[in-house]
Amino acid sequence: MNLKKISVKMSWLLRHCQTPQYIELNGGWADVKTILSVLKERYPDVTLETIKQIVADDEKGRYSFDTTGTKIRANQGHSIPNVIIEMESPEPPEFLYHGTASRFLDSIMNEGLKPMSRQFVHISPDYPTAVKVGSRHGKPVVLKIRARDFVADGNELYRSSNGVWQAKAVPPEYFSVCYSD
Ligand code: HQG
Repeated sequence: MNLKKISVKMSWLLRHCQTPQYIELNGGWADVKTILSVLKERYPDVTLETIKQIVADDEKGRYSFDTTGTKIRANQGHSIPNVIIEMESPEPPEFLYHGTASRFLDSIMNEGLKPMSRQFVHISPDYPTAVKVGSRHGKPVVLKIRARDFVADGNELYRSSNGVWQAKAVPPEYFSVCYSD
């Protein structure tokens, strides 16, 4: 069984499916049984144990079960409108990082960082992670964000349970291109 493919499908179901009657908007939870039955349509061998293994082994902590273990959600990254995932707003470090691709740079320097198809701009805690995120789109470029100044100026910055920082938008005055930590 290809767990990676099943995880990609599960991530799409929990974050991006645009007719998600099975998602509770408050918290983004879905019944594990429902997700299991949808996954089985394409991957008949999937069991509850497969889902548990994907959740436990996910290197980015993408998923959580609720305390009863009967519900599952993606911790961040949603494009489904109106899903609200509670997030913390701890004091950020002085700098955070956003990885993007070089072809987006002109637009980003003009318009600032926008959430594009997601609910939030995703911001990485460190430079190496940002390089990885940017590489998904092409030649990576890393932007160093003055996170503490951003918050001090009254902007909201959140951190999801898997450590990804998120903002509704980041104007260009808060970041510059950087080439190392
Ligand atoms: C760019 C993965 C032009 C932005 C990762 C990014 C992450 C602009 C792309 C998570 C722009 C959106 C999210 C502007 C932003 N003009 N381009 N004004 N503002 N962009 O995939 O941050 O594997 O939606 O720089 O690890 O790449 O899915 O966001 O390049 O945490 O769990 O528009 O996805 O996690 O791309 O990645 P995405 P992202 P998962």
